[in-house]
Amino acid sequence: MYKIIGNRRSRTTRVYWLLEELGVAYERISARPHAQEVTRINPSGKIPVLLHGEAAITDSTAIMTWLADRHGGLAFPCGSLERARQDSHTQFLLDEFDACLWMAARHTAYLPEEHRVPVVVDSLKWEFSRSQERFAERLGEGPFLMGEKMTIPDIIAAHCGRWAMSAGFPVGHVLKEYTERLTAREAFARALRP
Ligand SMILES: N[C@@H](CCC(=O)N[C@@H](CS)C(=O)NCC(=O)O)C(=O)O
Repeated sequence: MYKIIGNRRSRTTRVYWLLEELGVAYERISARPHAQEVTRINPSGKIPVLLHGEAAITDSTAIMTWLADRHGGLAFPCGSLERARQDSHTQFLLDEFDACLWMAARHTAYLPEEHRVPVVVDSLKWEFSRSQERFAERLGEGPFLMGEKMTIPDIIAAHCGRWAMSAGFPVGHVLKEYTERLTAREAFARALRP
């Protein structure tokens, strides 16, 4: 059985959500970043980490991609044009949504105080707003980024939408409606369960 190290107040939720959507059994090992059970496997101390037998995989997108390919859900087949478009959405979201939110978190809470530049947050909020115009174009008529099929970038986008709301970032009506719709799914509710 897969073991997922991390906690619900982190990108680990993305992996829980994907596994819940796939209906695949897993075990949760609750741990905060830099806890001993994390650093002995991932020296950077970052969560989530997936354990499968002796193998460990780090980084939520790599974990989700491997699981989706392995279990045949939430991803288009490798080598297809649809897969290239799906991966393009994923890269866009990591570059423009996740990176902005994470940079803001670093400069307000994570970095040692003497290295924080909190004034950068205003610029990140502006960038995040502007990126939502590109997001709306990518989403088009929806209901998912890839049309009728929910895929990995939908999990990343909706997770970032929630993160943005809780971090006080501007969230326009397209991202708001999308995030609320995606996070109303039963699989997401199961992912948030303790
Ligand atoms: N690219 C990684 C980022 C992982 C990451 O930064 N996780 C945060 C929690 S959401 C963390 O462990 N931060 C601790 C640190 O950066 O020192 C992923 O998607 O999993």
